[in-house]
Amino acid sequence: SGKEKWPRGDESVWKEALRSVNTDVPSITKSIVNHVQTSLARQAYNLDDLGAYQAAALSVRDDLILNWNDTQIHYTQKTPKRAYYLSLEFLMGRTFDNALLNLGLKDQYREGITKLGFNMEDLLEQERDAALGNGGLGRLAACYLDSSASQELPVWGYGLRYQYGIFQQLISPEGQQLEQPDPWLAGGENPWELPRLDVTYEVRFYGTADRLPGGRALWHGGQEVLAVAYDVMVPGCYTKNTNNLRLWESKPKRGFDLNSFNAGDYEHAVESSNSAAAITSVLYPNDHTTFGKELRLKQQYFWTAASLADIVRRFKNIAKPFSEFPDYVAIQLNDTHPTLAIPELMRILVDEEEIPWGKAWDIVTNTVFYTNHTVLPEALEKWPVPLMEHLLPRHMQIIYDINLSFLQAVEKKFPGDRDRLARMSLIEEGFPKQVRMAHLACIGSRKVNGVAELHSELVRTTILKDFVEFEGLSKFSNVTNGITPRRWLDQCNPELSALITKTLEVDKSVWLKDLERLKELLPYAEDAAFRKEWAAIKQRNKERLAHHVETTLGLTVNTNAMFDVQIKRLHEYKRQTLNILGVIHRYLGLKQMSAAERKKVNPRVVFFAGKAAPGYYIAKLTIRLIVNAARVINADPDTRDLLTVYFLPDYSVSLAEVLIPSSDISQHISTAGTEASGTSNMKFCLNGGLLVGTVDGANIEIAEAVGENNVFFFGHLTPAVEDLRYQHMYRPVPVEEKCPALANVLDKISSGMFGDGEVYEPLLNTIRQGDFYLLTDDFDSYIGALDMVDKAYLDKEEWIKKSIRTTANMGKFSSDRAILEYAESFWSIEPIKVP
Ligand code: B1H
Repeated sequence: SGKEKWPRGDESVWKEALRSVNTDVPSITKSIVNHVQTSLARQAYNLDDLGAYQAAALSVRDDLILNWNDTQIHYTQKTPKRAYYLSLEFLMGRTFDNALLNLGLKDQYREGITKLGFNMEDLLEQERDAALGNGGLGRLAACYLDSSASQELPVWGYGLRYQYGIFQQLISPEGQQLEQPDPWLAGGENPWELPRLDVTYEVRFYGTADRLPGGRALWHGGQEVLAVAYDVMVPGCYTKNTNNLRLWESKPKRGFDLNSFNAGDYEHAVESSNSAAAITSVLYPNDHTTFGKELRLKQQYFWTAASLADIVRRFKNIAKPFSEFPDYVAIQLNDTHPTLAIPELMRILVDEEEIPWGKAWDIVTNTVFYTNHTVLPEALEKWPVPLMEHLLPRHMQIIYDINLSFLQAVEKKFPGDRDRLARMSLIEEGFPKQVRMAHLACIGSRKVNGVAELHSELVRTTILKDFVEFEGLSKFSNVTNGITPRRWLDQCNPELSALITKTLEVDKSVWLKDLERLKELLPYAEDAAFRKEWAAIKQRNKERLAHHVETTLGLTVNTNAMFDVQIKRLHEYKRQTLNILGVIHRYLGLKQMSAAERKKVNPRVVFFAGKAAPGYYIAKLTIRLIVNAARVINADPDTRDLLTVYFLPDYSVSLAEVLIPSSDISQHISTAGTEASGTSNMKFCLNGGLLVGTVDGANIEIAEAVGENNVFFFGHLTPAVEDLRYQHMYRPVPVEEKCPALANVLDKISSGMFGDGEVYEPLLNTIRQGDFYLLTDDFDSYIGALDMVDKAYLDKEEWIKKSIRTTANMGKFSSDRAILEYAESFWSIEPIKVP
């Protein structure tokens, strides 16, 4: 209230000593040098780039802590409704640069760092990526955190503090992917997190659940593991609001089993402590496939149980009745991975808070929201009932109870429709029976959404069709994904950002937080001087990438060529194979041309990057084909000025930040109906790269926004896919007949043009037989689209206009717009500015 007495001591002494964020260069350098001397215990003469980065990071950390503290206190005092984003993945990348930009202190730090004799760019390169995610789903979570803080929304993230992030990818001399662990914390202190060793919860596994009268149960015995909180500070852009990402680490409840220890059985004594620590040791790298492993289920429960305990404890602090829980708490499930939050919240409410079942179910279904990120069947989570019963006996009871009343309601609405009951049940019959997590997430949630218009429509008409018929359409909606323009324009493309700021004549924080302002660039497409600046920036970004490739791989890149980029997880549905087959087709065409004809050809450099799941054989073969085709093509003196191919190893957020601003075109070429949204498509277009793509995911909405004449679409549409697959099965046409150009490429690979053809047979056979992802159907139109690209690129000025218009029309795809849609139409939370 301000009237209270100062808690202790002499108020003036305290106030005199309190510091605020350092904003001037002398205080910044002082703070950095202080950290060199004390935190690092080093001195100027033995300070290297890594030490200087660490000291500067600690200085920024101090500022973040001040804002973070004020934010948390403000939220606690104001008790607004809060939203919690539960995600098993947060692909944060680096923090230093992003924090400096959001704080508005980059220029001051650059000056201070320069005065201390260091180079800002070199220090930025010292930081390791926080790579606690596989791909788009994890990066989306990171973008949403940035937007929540920037829009001053009271949103917290909850995730796991993996000791090892996504594996590091090496490429062997044969072109094979090799995996290495990513011990991202091994360098010692991580300046961006605050260990909260006092914030802990006990999480139980296994044991027995005894039903009690009145619907409750007592769950006891088994293994108890401790969850310890680590808080990652998430600064908003040009605001004091600094939100929190709470990551849980597992550790044994007691150091080790004392009985065994005292009996001299040391091995047994440490066994259970090892198994506790193992829970958060590593991120599962299998994007889009479920493996049904016990440790993964343990991760999911450990994380949801700790997060819910924390959320419930915070709610209890404001002393409101549980009936008001949904007025203070919204929980967003990032895919089905945290679906156990539904039975866990039921368990807390029914067993611990003694709330009647029906009331508890009302609370849960008004609190939880579910986002679906894929309709691919292999990615839909199912857990074997025996495993669930063993690991989480109480939750299995709760799931059965939910299922019983649910199926009774379905039976009431659709009497006698047994097929429908079997289709909708939470339990899939079979050996073993399995729990269908998407069904549980759907019926336990207030709203269900997909991540782009087409995808949300597919959710409604395919995987959750029965649920729409039962619950009504209004529960099922769409929030098209977005990306943060802070990292994906201002940070990764500073020159373009500066040009935009200069042109719009506003402070950059204005357009960065209101991205529709980019529309004001449209008239400048007609301005020749502006176009020249625009093109020069693209050129310098190409040179920056070329420099990166030169220094990391020792390869020289032709920066006068068109840059054509496909960077994403390796997956058959994403069709990197289509791209490399197209490249080989182009190469074969070039080889047949006369020298005169070649003179007219537009030089092209094709970049690939992406990781394959370690057990995904076909995806790994695709990498091998890309690497070996690149080796042959790049070495051919006839064509090497016109076509080169690079597979850049170990794709990461940081590598994306160099690649994306340099592209002329990027490829998003999934089989129609398979890519839920895609988000890198948005990043490329925001940076003025044009899109080659199928009519899929967010490509469709990007084309609507930027104009279809500014994108290169090809391929069959979603409604055709089912029929084509049917034809492949029952009336197959040989590739030679259906697509001779493609057959020729496959023959060249088989006959050893890129090394032993035998090696690639399993990959080529996925196309010759079955061709589930429709390469034979789309190849000709794909090549046609690339020809259109070549034609369009010949008219340089027109191309630059397309590039400008693309950027100018990308406002919709800011993650600020997306997070505000969640905040307003799902969570009912409001911005709360920290003074
Ligand atoms: C997306 C996943 C995913 N969809 C399972 N589904 C995983 C599924 O470890 N697992 O078990 C991990 C990831 N990831 C992606 O989400 C979509 O493919 C993209 O199209 C979309 O842009 C992205 C964000 O919505």
